[in-house]
Amino acid sequence: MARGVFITFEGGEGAGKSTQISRLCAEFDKYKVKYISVREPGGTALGEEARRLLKDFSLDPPVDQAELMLFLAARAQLVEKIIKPALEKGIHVISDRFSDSTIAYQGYGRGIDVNLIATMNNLACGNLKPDYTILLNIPQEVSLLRMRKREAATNTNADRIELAGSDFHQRVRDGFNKLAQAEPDRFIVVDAAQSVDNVWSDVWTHLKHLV
Ligand code: T5A
Repeated sequence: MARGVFITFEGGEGAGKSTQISRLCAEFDKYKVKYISVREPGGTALGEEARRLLKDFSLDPPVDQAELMLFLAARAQLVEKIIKPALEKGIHVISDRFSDSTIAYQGYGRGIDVNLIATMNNLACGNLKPDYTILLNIPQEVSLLRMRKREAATNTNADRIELAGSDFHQRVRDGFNKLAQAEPDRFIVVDAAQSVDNVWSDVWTHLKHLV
């Protein structure tokens, strides 16, 4: 049996990952493609608890190293319990963020050594790498506008990482671009400032061979 294909979506805050993943799931449903969709951090009981700890404003904020290890603990659990078993059964896996987010946010954003994070990522993932990574590239000002609009529409507030400041988010964005340049065969960079339909058209062009 052929192994499933592992697809990750990456990008800054409000880049449109969830929106595009919903479209991809709908298209896979239409063609009866077997897949699962997961998000990071999350997807397991341990991962959802790590997500809650990472986002909870009422707690003393984690120091950068603790933040890193919470993301990695959530990933290790998700990879071993959910992602690898699905891929081995020939089921495609779509993940909303994965190891590149840790390099971009905790490495380039927080300033933890990116080589050290790459080694820790390998430990957490058992060396699993995505087959395709869709990087939704969005200027910071568009990202901010979308986040504010969504907060107003859903009556929610920005979380701890979203509020980390514009220099932090610029470093994250630059970090994602460096990762994409280093691995052009894996990364598909899409201009995410376009309309939802146009972004989807670009995403689908690169993934339609999977159906
Ligand atoms: N993180 C995560 C780390 O620091 N290290 C790690 O290792 C990992 C895995 C996760 C946080 O954790 C950090 C990154 C994050 O800060 P989260 O709540 O999962 O937190 O946040 P995000 O992954 O950033 O997800 P978001 O929901 O904020 O953004 P999306 O999924 O990229 O965007 P989406 O689709 O929800 O769209 C946002 C808004 O924009 C609109 C949508 O309708 C929505 O209102 N929109 C568009 N509007 C106009 N044009 C388009 N093309 C649009 N596409 C979407």
